[in-house]
Order: sequence, then structure tokens, then C-alpha cells
Amino acid sequence: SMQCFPSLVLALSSLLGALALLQLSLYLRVPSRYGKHEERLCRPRGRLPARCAWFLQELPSFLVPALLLALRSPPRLEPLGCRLLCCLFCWHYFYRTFIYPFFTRGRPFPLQLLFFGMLFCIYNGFLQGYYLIYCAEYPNDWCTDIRFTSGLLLFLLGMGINIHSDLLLRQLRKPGEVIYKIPQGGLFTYISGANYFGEIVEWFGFAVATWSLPAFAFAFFTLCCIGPRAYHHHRYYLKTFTDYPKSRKALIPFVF
Ligand code: NDX
Repeated sequence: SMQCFPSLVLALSSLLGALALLQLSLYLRVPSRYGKHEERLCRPRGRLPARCAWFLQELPSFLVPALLLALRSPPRLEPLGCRLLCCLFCWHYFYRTFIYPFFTRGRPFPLQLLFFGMLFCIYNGFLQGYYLIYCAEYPNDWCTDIRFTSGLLLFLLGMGINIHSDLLLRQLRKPGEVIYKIPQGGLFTYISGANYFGEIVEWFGFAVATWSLPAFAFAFFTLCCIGPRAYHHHRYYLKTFTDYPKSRKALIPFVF
């Protein structure tokens, strides 16, 4: 049966950190090509409806850790912290896989990015799940540790912001519409990337709550992946809407 290989965790986490840096260098200059940044002329056939694409892409991030958790033998009963943290991760991806896609009004998603997105979700789902189920060691009172409680609070706050902002974005369109409007309400009052801000807060909260290298690597990856995207969204809005609110920032309220 499976066991913990600390060197595997270290290697996979380092690679994730390296991928994050690669993304940062790629996407600071040009945005990743989906949604409002897709180049209009390129291959109109290589796309899948947003609903299927997001479902397929995010599914492994739910399935892989959920299976690791369910199939571990003997089942891990102590400590509670590991299972709870693994469930938090799965809970986010339950939302992202089974709820978010069914309400999205997004435009069709490029197949090529879908493929890489899926690979990424398998990779990260395995890393986070494997670490928490087979490697992590927490004292029995971890649930009352300040790192766990403050991290959990950040996670929940970020998730709330993310889900609420996704909802505000969705309501900008009537079913079938694919146009872009100026997002209003919630944290969009202050920043263009409110949904991204929520997601970043969420995963840094998760990293603090798990106090682990894999989770910090993933939080850093998220920052490098959607941080630049928030900046490109912001630039897009400034270019497209002459009446775009002047005081609004890209990602961090009042700052940047
Ligand atoms: N999926 C995470 N890298 C990504 C898919 C792409 O969950 O090769 C990372 C995720 C993947 C990426 C994923 C990983 C890296 C990849 C990349 C592709 C290339 C890259 C694999 C897996 C890669 C290397 C080099 C390392 C190998 O029509 P539309 O779609 O624009 O409509 C949008 C609508 N909307 C508006 N409607 C009306 N008016 C407006 N003004 C509107 N603005 C937007 O709202 C959408 O339907 C919806 C949301 O749009 P948008 O653009 O704000 O968010 P989106 O980027 O689509 O993300 C959706 C949610 C969001 O909550 C975000 O926080 C979360 O997913 N997310 C997204 C990306 C990554 C991630 C979370 C994470 O890293 N944790």
C-alpha cells in the first residue's frame, strides 16, 4: 500500500513553484488566451462549451484527493486535522466542479488550455491529497492552533468573496449573451479582479491552516496564475469602457 515519501512531496512542490514562476514570466506580458483575452481569429473549432470545459477541467481536483481520502487503508483516523483539511480542499473543488460550471454563462473554452488545465488539476489534486492523507502530521489539538483557526477563517472569507464575485459576474449577462459589461457591487467596487482576489485569499488561508510546503506552493501558483490575469482584465476594462470607475484598482483594494 502507499506510504509517505517526503522527497516526492518536496520534488512535486518545487516543480509547482517553478511552474508558478514560468507562468508569471509568461502571463505578465500577455494574458492566457481564454475568456475576454482569447484571440478572435484563432481556430474557432477547437473549443468546448464553458459548462463541459470547466466541469472536466476541475473534476480531477475533486476526485483525486477524495479517492485518496476514501481509499486509504487502513483509514486514517488520527489526527482529525488531516481529514478536515483534505475535506476543505475537496469542498472548494466540489463547488468548482459540480456547481460553478452549471451556472456559468462564459464563452466556449479552448481545448488546448482545457487539456493543460486538466493535467494541472490532476497534478495538484494528487499533491495536496497525498500530502494530507499520507504525510502530514499534526498534534491532536491542531484544530485550536492559531495557524489552523486563522487560516480557516481566511479560507472561508476568500471562498465567500470568490463565490459572491462569480455570482455578480454571471448576473451581468442574460442567458445566451456573451458581451462584457462593467462589473458592479461587492468587492468589484474597489477592484477589477474581485473573484481572483477571493481565490488568492482562500488558498493562502489554506496554506496557513495546513502549514505545509505543497499548500504554500499552490497558493503561490494561484497568485502567479490569476494575479496577472486580474491586471490584464483591469487593462481591458480601462481600454474598453471610457466610463470605467477611475478609483478602481486591479487586484488589491486601494493599492494596486
Ligand atoms: N483553471 C485554475 N500553464 C484554470 C484554467 C486555465 O481553476 O499552460 C488554473 C483554474 C489553466 C489554469 C487553471 C492553470 C494554468 C494553465 C491554464 C491554461 C494555460 C496555463 C494550464 C487550471 C498553462 C503552464 C505554462 C504552467 C503549463 O466569456 P467569459 O468566459 O469571459 O465569461 C466570464 C464572465 N465574465 C464576464 N461577463 C460579463 N461581463 C464581464 N465584464 C465579465 N468578466 C468575466 O465571468 C466567465 O464566465 C466568468 C469568470 O470570468 P473570469 O475571466 O473573471 O474568470 P476565469 O479566469 O474564467 O476563472 C473562473 C474562476 C474564478 O473564480 C477564478 O478564481 C478560478 O476560476 N480560477 C481560475 C483559474 C485558476 C484558479 C482559479 C487557481 O489557480 N486557483
